[in-house]
Amino acid sequence: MSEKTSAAKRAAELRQQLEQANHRYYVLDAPEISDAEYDQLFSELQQLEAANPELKTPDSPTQRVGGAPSPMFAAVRHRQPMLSLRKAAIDLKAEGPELQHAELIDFDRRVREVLLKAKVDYIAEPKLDGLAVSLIYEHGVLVQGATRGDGETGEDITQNLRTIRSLPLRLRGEVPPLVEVRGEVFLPLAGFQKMVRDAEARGEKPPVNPRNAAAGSLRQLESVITAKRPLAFYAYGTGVSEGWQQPARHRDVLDQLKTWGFPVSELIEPVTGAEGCLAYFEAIGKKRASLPFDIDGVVFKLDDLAGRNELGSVSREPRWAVAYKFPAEEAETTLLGVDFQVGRTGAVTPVARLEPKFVGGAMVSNATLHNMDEILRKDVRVGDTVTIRRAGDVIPEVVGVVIRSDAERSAHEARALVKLLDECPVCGGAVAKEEGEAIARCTNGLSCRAQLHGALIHFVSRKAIDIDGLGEKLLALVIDALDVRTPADIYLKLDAAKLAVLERMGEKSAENLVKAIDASRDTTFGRFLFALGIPVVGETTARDLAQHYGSLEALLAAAEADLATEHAEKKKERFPLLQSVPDVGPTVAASIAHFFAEPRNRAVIDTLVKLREDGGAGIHWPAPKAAAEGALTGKTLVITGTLPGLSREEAAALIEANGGKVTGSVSAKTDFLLAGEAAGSKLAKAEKLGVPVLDLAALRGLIG
Ligand code: D41
Repeated sequence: MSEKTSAAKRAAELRQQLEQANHRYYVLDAPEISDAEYDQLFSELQQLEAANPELKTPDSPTQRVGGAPSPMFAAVRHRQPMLSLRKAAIDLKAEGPELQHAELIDFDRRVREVLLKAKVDYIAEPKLDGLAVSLIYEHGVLVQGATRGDGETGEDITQNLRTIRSLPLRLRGEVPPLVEVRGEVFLPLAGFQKMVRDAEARGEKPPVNPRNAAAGSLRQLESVITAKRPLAFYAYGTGVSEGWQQPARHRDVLDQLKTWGFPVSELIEPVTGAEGCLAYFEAIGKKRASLPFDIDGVVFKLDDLAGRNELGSVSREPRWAVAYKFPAEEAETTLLGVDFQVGRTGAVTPVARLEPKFVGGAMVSNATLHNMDEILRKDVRVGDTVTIRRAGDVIPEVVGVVIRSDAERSAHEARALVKLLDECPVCGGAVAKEEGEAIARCTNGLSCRAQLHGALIHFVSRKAIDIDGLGEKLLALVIDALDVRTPADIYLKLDAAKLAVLERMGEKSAENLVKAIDASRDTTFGRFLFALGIPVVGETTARDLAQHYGSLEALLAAAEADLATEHAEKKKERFPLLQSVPDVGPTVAASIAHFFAEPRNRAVIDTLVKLREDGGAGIHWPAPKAAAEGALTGKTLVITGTLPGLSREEAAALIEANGGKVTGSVSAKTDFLLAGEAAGSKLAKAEKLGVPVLDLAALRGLIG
């Protein structure tokens, strides 16, 4: 045997032994070899691979220590959308178990009605508070791992996922040519607490909860950092596959996953009927505090996979599964102070500073008091004992003051009232409240440093004007040192020479930043509108506005004309032009009209779009394409569901190429609904309104 082939043989042997040891240690919790033996085999393999780079394979255990930093995560389109979980809520205020658990009982009733069954078997799974991921195995080897993202498209984090010890890099036993496995990546509590201690020791801000810590760890550009985080994984299902016959029941899928070498939670159990679900929920609620990881509820899934097809999904949520969350947790602690934060839109939010307390799976040292009216209503005073509440990923809040005795009452009353603000704590400007609004806002606009900083952070963000390398800290520096006062100043006042002298900026990074600023001038109308930070106008609304009006002039004209209708009797009659844009209602329309009516905003916009030779920032975007002529000219279509072999964007392009227009929601103005598989509420609405429904074949027929 040549030296090369024997090295290859030995490497394969070592990989097999190391993965066996990993599986026994991390999945079965029954190690067979000592850590020292493991380390020895591992370094032998590392040396072999270093000497013979061609022997490195994507499934080698040496991949688990991480590799070279990757510049960015590539987008991954899921071959089968990753659905969301429909939620059912417990109503603690309702009387008796039947009413408290009404939503869960309803879920079971709907399942039984569709399946025409008296009793249904479910699989109960603990709901881990982590991140859903998709893993693609080709001929048993992990070739791609991705985040869930928005369910349609995620990010390629293969390198980072390979560092998770309990996640198999190669499947065991008989493997199909292709299978996608889905599950949850999470951080056990011990690992989370270590991350908190380490961050505190370094004087950094510790992660707020295990979920955020896990998310941050998975999004590291350097997988060597991810490798140091004690992430764990549980598999709970499959996605696409080839050459694999799905079994009849979910419990069999879970068994298959175990056979392939995946960790599957030991807490998963089959249950029958709503009573079975509730009994499981009660039992796991009692175990929750002693589990080594955080769970935020239970997922109940129909066991019978054929039944799942019958039930289908509505708005990307399967009707055969439900997430049942534990109710919010409450705890008592001491109010140490009240701070006021000023956001990007000037909203002044009172925040309670608290004696740190562990509640609902996270350390809480700040909690929102929502607005100034809430401080008055709750009459919280510094020094009081307060009840705080935290539910899942919701921001913790102060529920109220705890007064249990006369002595506590007099102590509370002796404390000073919290001073409400009539001035902005940042700029000293007037704080005002719009009629009917609970939120007080600083009226100083971009002259307030907090609003300016927030507005700039939003303006440069990835989905807005997208300037890479201009982070929060650097923006604070350019405000203070380079006199940046509006988003337009980014283009007018920053150059490589000025940037290079800033703290932690070299010549090279200054040059790169100037390049990024330059590149951002070339944008789209939708991004530009989103970047302006019009209150309550998100990315989608901005895109819809851009599509509807096509030009800034047209939008400004509509906003201006609409102002005259502001005080109309009926909400529908206010801002009628803006309200004709899909999904824009009276509140959003009012916000848009008011934003453009403000002279300070208009001045910034003018400078942003003015040509560079005229002293402007020179932001520009392609003119709207003249609508194509075709069979769909003058027709408005809505797309829903999964179309066979065509993405939503491709379908929209096809419609537009034939003269049609695509909008987001079904209304009486919709001419056709293009419906694919698993179409949900839009289909129901179209049927109700009598809007004709087409499938892809019918659409193709229509346009020839
Ligand atoms: O433990 C979980 N967090 C969990 C999440 C679970 N045990 N099962 C899940 N099942 C699904 C369906 C039913 C859609 C396959 C999920 C999720 N989805 C999920 N996680 C994040 C979004 C959806």
